[in-house]
Amino acid sequence: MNKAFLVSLLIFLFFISACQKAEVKEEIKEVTKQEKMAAMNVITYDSDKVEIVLDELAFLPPFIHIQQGTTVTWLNRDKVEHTVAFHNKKTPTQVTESEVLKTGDKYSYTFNEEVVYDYICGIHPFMHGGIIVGNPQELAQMMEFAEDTTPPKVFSITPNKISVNGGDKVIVKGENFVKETTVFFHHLFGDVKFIDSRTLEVITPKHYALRMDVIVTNPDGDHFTLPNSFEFFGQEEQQIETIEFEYEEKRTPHFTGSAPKHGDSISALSTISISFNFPVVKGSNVILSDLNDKKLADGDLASDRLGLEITSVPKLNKGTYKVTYHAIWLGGSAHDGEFYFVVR
Ligand SMILES: [Cu+2]
Repeated sequence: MNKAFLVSLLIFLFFISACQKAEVKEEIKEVTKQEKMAAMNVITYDSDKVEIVLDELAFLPPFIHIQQGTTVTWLNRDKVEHTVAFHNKKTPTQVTESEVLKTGDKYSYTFNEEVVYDYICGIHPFMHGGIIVGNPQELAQMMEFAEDTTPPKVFSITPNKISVNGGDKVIVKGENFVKETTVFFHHLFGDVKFIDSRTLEVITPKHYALRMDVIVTNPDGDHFTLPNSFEFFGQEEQQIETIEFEYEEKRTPHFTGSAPKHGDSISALSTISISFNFPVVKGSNVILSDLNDKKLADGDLASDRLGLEITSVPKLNKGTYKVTYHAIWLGGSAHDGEFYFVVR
């Protein structure tokens, strides 16, 4: 966490203490609250209707604070299609996603629960925002997402022509990069290694032959687009796309299944696997434990990154067992989940 975050945190703590003194110092409380929101890059609305514009691959404004019962409408003014996919921080596995919004389309949702929501575009998961409804306890978590950074700039990508097979290392030179900066090739993220604020080392994804935009994004959503700057070439050339982003790419990262499944009753097992519809990143993990939360085994990424696995499960006695996982997706969103199975 950097200095800006700590400053935000201090302002937040001051706000909490100011709240407790309530009524008497009403004016002071308001000023402090605005300062806090400003430090967090969050805009507060008192109206019961709020509009967010989608343009140039960003939500504007990305981070808002609204009252309970407010209806938020997202309007797509961009040239490309987007979705709005959100979940609240209390139930991160329940994702609500709009239909694909073409240019001019709108999507509305009324927020009644006092909680913090994260949201992304399901087509461009590096686009993200957040909504604070009321004054929920989870407010502090919001700050991590709303932290303001200086927009990144990119001067060069070397080399800028690589094989469709992926796995090549390219060097991105620019400025204002941070540890969580992402690099997005048409519709796939590269595997970024942060070297310094001016240098990123990126391992390219596997991608069919195409000349494309590359988009470099900081965690607060500030991004830089290098139009038509990068090319994947090679044998597996496919038909040229007629639309910029294919519908199939509209995916909110989520759990798609596991072996064993939740509630399964089995006699023995040697591996446990969990699958997702979207690649997970390092830092994700999976733990097998008994009902007393005693850890029995753990594991991490499957080789195709589309899941997590425990490859050596110890011999299990009869009983019920719990599998807990923490999945972090390439867009930076993370979900925790668990399920149980029985050994009979
Ligand atoms: Cu989008």
